[in-house]
Amino acid sequence: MKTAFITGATSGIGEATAIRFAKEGIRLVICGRRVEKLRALQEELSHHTEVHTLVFDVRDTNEIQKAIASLPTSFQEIDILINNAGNAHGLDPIQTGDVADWDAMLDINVKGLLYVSKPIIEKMTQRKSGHIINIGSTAGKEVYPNGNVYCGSKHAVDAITKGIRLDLNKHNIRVGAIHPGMVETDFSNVRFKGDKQRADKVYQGFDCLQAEDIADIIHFVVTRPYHVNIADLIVLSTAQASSTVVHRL
Ligand code: NDP
Ligand code: 8X3
Repeated sequence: MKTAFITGATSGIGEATAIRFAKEGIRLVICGRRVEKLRALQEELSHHTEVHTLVFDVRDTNEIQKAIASLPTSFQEIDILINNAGNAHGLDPIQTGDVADWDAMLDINVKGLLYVSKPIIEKMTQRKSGHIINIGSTAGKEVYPNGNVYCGSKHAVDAITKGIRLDLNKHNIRVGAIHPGMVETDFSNVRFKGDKQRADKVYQGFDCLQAEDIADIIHFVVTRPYHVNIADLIVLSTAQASSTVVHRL
């Protein structure tokens, strides 16, 4: 039985991936800051597989190290790492951007991914086996107006993924990224700080990607034979041609 470690499993893409993996019998370490959500998901998924929860903020490297060190023996060999935790904070032109939003995006989306990966990569290199999937974004492949720092953080995820793949090449570890376009999750609600009307508008008028669509693709990626590494995937809804071109009815 394989063990997967999923960050940001309390909602959206991470939660859908946890559900999909559990149904396929993959042992899970599910992570996030919202304890109640993690516990509820653990209870739901325990019918399918073994599930352990870890509560930490990806910005806190000490908390992460302690959490990973606390894993019970049966969860310690992590085969699959899904670096998914992340969000956009704000959508403002650079001249009026909020420094706290910039810090959040760079600290969570970029440094958080590194902090989580480090202790897990150390073990993977010892075992000469493992699979790392970073959730990037189309915002990591192109830049859209007012996306400045979020796009920068996701471009960093793209570059860091390539760097990790190069460095881990001789250690037999699979490394790749999946870059979704718009997916209907809590993402815009977080970006617009709870302004639900504004958030809902982002996904209106077209058949938007759902978290389950991305979970399905992640499951496909992790179930390829070991000699196959899907290195880079861009996933759009049919109605979306680029970050700024969406065919809405
Ligand atoms: P959600 O807001 O639904 O989920 C975000 C997840 O990240 C939550 O589980 C949240 O958990 C976790 N998270 C956020 N900040 C922290 C933190 N400081 N420490 C630990 N965990 C944290 O959004 P999505 O599912 O849409 O986003 C998942 C990933 O997909 C992100 O990296 C996002 O950038 C990317 N993405 C999203 C797209 C979209 O359109 N939705 C498109 C392309 C990429 P908790 O709050 O419990 O800590
Ligand atoms: C999320 C997709 O276009 O809102 O990464 O930046 S977008």
